Amino acid sequence: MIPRDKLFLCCLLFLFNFDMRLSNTDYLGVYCVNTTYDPNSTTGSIYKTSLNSTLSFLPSFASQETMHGFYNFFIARVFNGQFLCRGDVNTDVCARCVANASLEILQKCPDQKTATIWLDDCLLRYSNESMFFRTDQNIILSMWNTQNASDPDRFNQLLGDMMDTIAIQAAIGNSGKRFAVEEANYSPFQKIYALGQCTPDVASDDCESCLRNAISNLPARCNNRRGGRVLFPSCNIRYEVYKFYNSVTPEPAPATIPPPPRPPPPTSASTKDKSQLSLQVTIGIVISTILSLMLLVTIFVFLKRRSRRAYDANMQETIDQAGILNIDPDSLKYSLSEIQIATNYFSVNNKIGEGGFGPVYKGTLPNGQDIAVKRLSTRSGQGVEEFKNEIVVVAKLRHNNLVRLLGFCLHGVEKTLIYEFVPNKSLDYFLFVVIWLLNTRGAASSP
Ligand SMILES: *[C@@H]1O[C@H](CO)[C@@H](O)[C@H](O)[C@H]1NC(C)=O
Ligand SMILES: *[C@@H]1O[C@H](CO)[C@@H](O)[C@H](O)[C@H]1NC(C)=O
Ligand SMILES: *[C@@H]1O[C@H](CO)[C@@H](O)[C@H](O)[C@H]1NC(C)=O
Ligand SMILES: *[C@@H]1O[C@H](CO)[C@@H](O)[C@H](O)[C@H]1NC(C)=O
Ligand SMILES: *[C@@H]1O[C@H](CO)[C@@H](O)[C@H](O)[C@H]1NC(C)=O
Ligand SMILES: CC(=O)N[C@H]1CO[C@H](CO)[C@@H](O)[C@@H]1O
Repeated sequence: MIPRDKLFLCCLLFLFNFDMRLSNTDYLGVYCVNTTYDPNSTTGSIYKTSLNSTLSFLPSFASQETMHGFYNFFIARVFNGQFLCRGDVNTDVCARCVANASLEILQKCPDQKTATIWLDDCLLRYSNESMFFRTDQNIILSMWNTQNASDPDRFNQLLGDMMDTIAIQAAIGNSGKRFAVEEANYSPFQKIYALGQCTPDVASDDCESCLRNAISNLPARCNNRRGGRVLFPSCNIRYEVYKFYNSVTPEPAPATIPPPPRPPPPTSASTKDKSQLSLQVTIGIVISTILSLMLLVTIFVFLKRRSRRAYDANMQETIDQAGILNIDPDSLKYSLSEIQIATNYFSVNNKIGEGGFGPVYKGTLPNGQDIAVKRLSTRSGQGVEEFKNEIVVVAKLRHNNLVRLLGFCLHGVEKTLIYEFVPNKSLDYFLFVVIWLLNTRGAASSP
């Protein structure tokens, strides 16, 4: 089973590679500071392998609608990273861009602990320094069009107003994204198009100040220019005199459908039979088109299923590796503030039920992932170390009838378990896991 999944993984990578050569993703820039690690050391080689496998699975996250083109991830649960796709691109483009970014970043920043890469449609970065929930404006990448605007005063005035609106709108956010676009008439024949975006894990105020910082960096380098960009790791702005973003997010197309194989041309066709023959040819083409479409859809659905499975297999593998390394159970730990933010401070509105072991809350992580948070009642008198060990065992488990345990939070007497949220499962589902968890005490070594 594992070899088959691995084989599929290769195919998946091949597909992405293939697509990339067809599309021509624009590479903007990369920044790797001098944070090299030794790939020959034990920890270095582990890091390299984890980085490789984590990055190769990012496209499968990017292709999920629920991620909204953004994902916070851990590499070996020690280093953290994120990708952000431009707010207007669909999941297909996002996945392809992230795949490209992953390959490029490995080539351009080999053996670096900290790296950032910007492509036209996405940003990818990772670091050993923590990056979630905060803005990073320490690196700036700016670009500008070499052509000047004809009426600089009007242009700059208009652009300033548009950028102001964008900073406010993007900070407010919309459907899981901190992203906004604006367009305005610069002359009867020309428009200005502008865009601004922050990573959605930063607070609204931080987003706005990041964008304003980016805007304040525009005039120095982009004065009068007909197009310009300022890119920080946490936010970016861009404007052009042509439309460079999609106004409507199109439905992701199943795949770029190659033309169906044409039936062989008729060898002998008298002029008399010509019209009937061409009718037959048309019918032939229509039927073969429909057949190839059906085949493609089937393959697509199959691939999607397989890709989900391949992803699970890999996460399993990463965790197993971690197990071999005796990874600290602390690496599955979430901070109380993370959980509080996710559940709106255990708000009554987020409560989805109450059971014998305590209430369950629904929450959302900054990456958009929905979670169920089980707040264990303080009565369950289990030791902290015991608790942690069991968590590691349960986190390694993958079973169709179990909700995936993502981690836990320990803070004083407060013990919480964090599960993947499964919308259509009843509360018993989460309770079952807890009961199961408590029952495995003592016999936890072989799940
Ligand atoms: C980074 O490393 C290069 C050579 O490997 C060196 O020339 C450069 O000065 C270093 N930069 C910093 C900021 O340390
Ligand atoms: C990250 O790595 C750099 C370079 O190896 C090191 O100087 C820094 O202390 C590390 N940061 C953390 C939080 O481990
Ligand atoms: C790691 O080992 C390879 C081959 O053994 C060698 O070529 C490379 O220079 C080594 N790298 C470092 C950073 O020591
Ligand atoms: C990382 O993946 C690339 C292919 O994507 C492969 O060539 C390389 O050997 C891998 N490196 C490690 C350390 O696994
Ligand atoms: C555009 O304007 C800048 C000054 O604002 C000037 O330095 C530059 O030469 C101009 N470029 C062109 C192509 O006219
Ligand atoms: C690995 C890979 O295919 N990278 C591609 C990403 O997109 C740029 C286009 O800007 C190509 O040059 C790279 O080859």
